[in-house]
Amino acid sequence: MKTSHTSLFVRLFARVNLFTIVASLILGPALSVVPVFVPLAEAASSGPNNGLTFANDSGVGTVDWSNPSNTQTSNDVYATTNGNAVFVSRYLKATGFGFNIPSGSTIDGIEVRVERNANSTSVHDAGVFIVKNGSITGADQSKTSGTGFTSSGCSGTGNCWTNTETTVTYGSSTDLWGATWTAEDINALTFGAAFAASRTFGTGNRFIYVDNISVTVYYSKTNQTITVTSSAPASAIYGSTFPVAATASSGLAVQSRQREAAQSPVVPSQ
Ligand SMILES: [Ca+2]
Repeated sequence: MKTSHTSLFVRLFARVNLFTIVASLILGPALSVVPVFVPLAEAASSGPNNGLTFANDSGVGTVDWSNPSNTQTSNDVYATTNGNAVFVSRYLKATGFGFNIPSGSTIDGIEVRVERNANSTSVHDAGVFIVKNGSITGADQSKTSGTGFTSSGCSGTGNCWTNTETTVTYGSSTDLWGATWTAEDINALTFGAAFAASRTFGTGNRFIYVDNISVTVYYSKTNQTITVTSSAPASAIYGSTFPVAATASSGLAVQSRQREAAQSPVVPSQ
């Protein structure tokens, strides 16, 4: 329907509603375009990422891992450790996970996934930690309780290891591993995870295998800025369309759409 006082209501919005920009184009004696920025927090995640640097760490255990860098990718090529009796492995320390979390983001949670198995049911986790600024820190996420696990060994169920390669997730989208984080902590080459396993009983040479260690980080972007790179025209025919473009400081693509004002124009407060 035509009207003598034409008005357009233009809404830009970042993907998955990161931000909403409302620009009212008010046609009258004085033409003006007034953008209104409404920042919203957006939950996001990055990963799973693989590490870049791998090493044995003597913070626990006595037996090194062979070929720790084999945990870089999930390809059925393994880092291994083994022994003829009860033993605890060193930490297999993986760092350099290549994250690029936007500065200023709030870190919400960290997941570490380990693909592992053993040729014995006498094996269980001996230490699963986060690595911050190069140091093994935070809360141990080892799964050493539940059905099948006893102090003298495992029955092959519950959290006991088996011969079948299994991907086990430690932490969650809301678990910070008992540490505090900035985006820069996560992005650093010194961020990572440390993993150790132990054999709890028996004799004869037994092997422990890890195929891959990967990390996913969950975060929220706040206080981002949207810059309009192509704005609405000073005037337009009611019902017409025109392109509007913007970019977000978080690096996300910004999409735009437009619609006609249903009734009265949106007038921002002064
Ligand atoms: Ca591998």
